Parts: sequence; structure tokens; C-alpha cells
Amino acid sequence: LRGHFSWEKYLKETGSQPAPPHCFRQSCSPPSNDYKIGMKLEAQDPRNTTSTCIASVVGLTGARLRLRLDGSDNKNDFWRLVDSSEIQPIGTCEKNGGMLQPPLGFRLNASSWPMFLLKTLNGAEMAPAKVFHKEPPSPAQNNFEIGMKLEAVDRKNPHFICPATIGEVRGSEILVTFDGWRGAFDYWCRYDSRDIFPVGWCSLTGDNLQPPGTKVAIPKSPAPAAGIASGILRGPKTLLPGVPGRRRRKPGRKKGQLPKALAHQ
Ligand code: MLY
Repeated sequence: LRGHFSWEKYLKETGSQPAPPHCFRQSCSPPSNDYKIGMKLEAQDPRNTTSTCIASVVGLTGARLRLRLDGSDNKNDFWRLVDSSEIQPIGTCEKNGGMLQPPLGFRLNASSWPMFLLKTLNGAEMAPAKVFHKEPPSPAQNNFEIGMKLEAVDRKNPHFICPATIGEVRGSEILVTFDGWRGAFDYWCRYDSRDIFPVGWCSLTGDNLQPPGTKVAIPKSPAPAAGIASGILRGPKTLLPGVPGRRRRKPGRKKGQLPKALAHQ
């Protein structure tokens, strides 16, 4: 397969080591994804985390769900692992004495929420308790080290999971850097973030691992000699050998827009 990414080759080429699985807040054998498109569940509103809302499964990818809050638009989908503590069976909120809330940006008048809720739940297929999995415990401490490789959610494009490297470690925080993207997508997070996975995670879950980008990191000072820099900085054609290429956006496709083939996944 052209453009197929192999960790085995890539680790050899880059002379790097994967972060050991015990570093992550992920189960060592990924949970099965037994959800179906259309199932409804309760989810924390990502934009208003004190609210519990009704969400529908609009997509399945590996051990993750693509969720859309009922009463919201289709521009605010979010992804959750099937063993996320931020999702639960319908009825849980009420059982705990809580009230289901309209999502932030509810498209109707707030006064129509009770009726909307009634209608959205009427005849709905509710995700059964058995498809929810317990969230794994957090490792006791931050065991990451600079240079270790991992797979990480691109938080600007959260449907993507990509090869990444630990760039810095500070207390319980780590800098996740995306290979081949010159820092544009890097972020800091806690070592026990649910957005980071051990090398091989996507191949176990059947999720889609993106290939690394093709942009070379801008070297930090001191700047390299001009001759070297002019060669290295020219771009993809002069990249280090063996770094897999990545196709550009098709003309006509806007930045941040999914290719047609992915848009409905
Ligand atoms: N806007 C870019 C997507 C970049 C994704 C980068 N991630 C994978 C680190 C594009 O449309 O190509």
C-alpha cells in the first residue's frame, strides 16, 4: 500500500523508542467497540462540562465514538473513547439526582427543551450498559521521557491520530509534538491524558493512524551553516531519506474540511 505507515520501519529510521505502555492511561488491551451508529447515550457537554446532555453516535472509529449532542448542530462533533468517564447510559444522570441539560448552542428556544428531550428519547435506541467500559486508572506518576514516541490525537483535528514525540516533560505535564508538522499542532497535556496512546494502539483498535507530516522542524539556534540550511529548509523534496510523504489538500477542498470519503465517517 502506498503511503502506508509502519512504526517498525519508522522507529528504525529515526533511531527512536516507543513510550512503554505503562506510561499511559489506556488499557493494555484496547476495549471493544460494540456501539452502533444512531445509539443514544449521556455525555458531558465538551463546551460546558458541568452539563450532562443527550448525545447520538454519528460515527465509530477504532475504540472511539464520534458524538453529536441532540439539539446541537453538526459543526461541534466530538470524539470519545468507549471507556471514557465522560459518557454513560441514559438514565444515569436522573438516577444520581441530576437533570439533563440542553447543549450549549441549543438550536431551539430554551423553553422548548423539555418537549425536545421527550421527543428525542421517544423510540430512541439507547446504548446498553454492556457497551460502556470502565475507565482505566491513571499511572501513579509521569513516566514519560523526552524523545519517546507515541500516537496522539491532533486536538485541532480530533478525528486524526498521528505519530508524535515527547518534546518536554515538566512535572505532571508533557509536550506532545507531532512528527513532521513543525510544531503547528503541538500541545501540552497531563501524562494521564486520554488523548495519547502507546505505539501500535491504532493497529490494535483498527483506528486510522495518519502518516507523519513532511515538514522539517526549524532548527533552534545556533543556526546551521548556510549551505546545510538552504538544502534542508527548501522543503519536502530535500527531506531526510525515508520520511513518508503526505498528499496535499485537493484543490477545491477548504482548509480544515474533511475529504469527501471521510466526511460521513
Ligand atoms: N489542515 C491540514 C490538516 C493538518 C493535520 C495535521 N495533523 C495531522 C497533525 C490539511 O488539511 O491538510
